[in-house]
Amino acid sequence: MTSRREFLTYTGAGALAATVAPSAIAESVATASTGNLMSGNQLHVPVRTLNGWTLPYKMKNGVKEFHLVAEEIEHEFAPGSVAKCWGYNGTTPGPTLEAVEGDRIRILVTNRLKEHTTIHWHGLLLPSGMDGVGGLTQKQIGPDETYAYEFTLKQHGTQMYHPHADEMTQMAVGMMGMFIIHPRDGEKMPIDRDYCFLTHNWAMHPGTYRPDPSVLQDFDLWTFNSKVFPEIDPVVARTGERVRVRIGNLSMWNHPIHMHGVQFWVTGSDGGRWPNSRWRSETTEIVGVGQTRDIEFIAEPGDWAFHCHMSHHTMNAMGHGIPNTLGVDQSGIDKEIRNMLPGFMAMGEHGMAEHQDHVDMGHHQGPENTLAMMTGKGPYGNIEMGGMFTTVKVRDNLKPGDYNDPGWYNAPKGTVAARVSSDPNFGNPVRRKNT
Ligand SMILES: [Cu+2]
Repeated sequence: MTSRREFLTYTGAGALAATVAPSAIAESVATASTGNLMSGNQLHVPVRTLNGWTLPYKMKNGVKEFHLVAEEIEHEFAPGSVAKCWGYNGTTPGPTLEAVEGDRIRILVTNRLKEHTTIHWHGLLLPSGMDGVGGLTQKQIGPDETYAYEFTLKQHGTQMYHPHADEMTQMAVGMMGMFIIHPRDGEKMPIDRDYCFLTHNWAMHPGTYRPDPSVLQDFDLWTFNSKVFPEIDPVVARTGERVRVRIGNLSMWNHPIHMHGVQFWVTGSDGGRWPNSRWRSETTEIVGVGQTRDIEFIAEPGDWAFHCHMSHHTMNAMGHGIPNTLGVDQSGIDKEIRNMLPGFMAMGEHGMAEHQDHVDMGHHQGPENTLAMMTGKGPYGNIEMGGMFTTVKVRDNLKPGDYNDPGWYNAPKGTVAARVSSDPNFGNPVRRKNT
């Protein structure tokens, strides 16, 4: 019998489309599935927001009623960095809204900020007056006021929400959220685990407690769901499961999101889950500003890096205007600077990797409320990352629906890169002479 993984790999390429009806594909996959909730009445797997949550709703005469509250909150990016941010219902990002195509929904929005706001339902098809653009399609929601938005969901896909009032400030300090709409008739090819997160950037200048909305490019913190590595939840799955990760971008940069270990398919966006003919195999997908992208893959056992490929986006606070110390012998100036800055230790002559050890040893204590540039430890040592980095952790023996961090991967013997020599003159590699 064809294993589930082989079957999915095959169907994932769209190869069966001509010979097997989509419903037959769905049925076979659902039968073989291990972790999804397709049995019973549920046609979709509830989405899982990394480090976040889904907003409960109340049914009122056939309308799903959600209630969002815009407010100032205290937010922790990681232990050692807290800030006064703005968000919804106590968090940034705000809770994920989750509903099904065809639903009639009402969203109450209460403004507990000291300035007006609105919410724009980014990517949704709705009456113009429900679009949430302050001044253009509605009056601003003043402090203490509650407005109601009500419309019917005409689509499915990975959408977002954010203010369209003093947008530059309100988004820069954390007001954003995801809006997931599942297809009315379920997924033609079922998903076992469905994750989502928003990318964002923050000008949390060293030693400060409020993100600075005036910054255009040189941000200090880069986050998945307003957290930095290693505080970002891992994407957890069981070997062979079909995993979807929905990524939204309400930051000021494009993020090439890269995953190790698999070729994922790019399968959707705020335009919904695309037809199979439009799926692309990639290992890096740029999620542009204002865009969403869905990627899907069949889980392969191991611990796999999952991160933005802009190398500064996987760092925490760092200077962008400092002189280049690569190759510079700083032993003379080291002592002089120490007279002015006790505890200072020059570094960077041979690269920046030593930074994490220095911080761990207590040198280079940065300003208060400021995270070290690189951090995180794995089973083999320092990971030297920060910001937009997390892991995909896939295990053979995970229980369906178990989202707990399974710890580090126990790699089979003989499958880990290992030292064969400590002699720089080892072997006979071909090298070219620099001219
Ligand atoms: Cu990035």
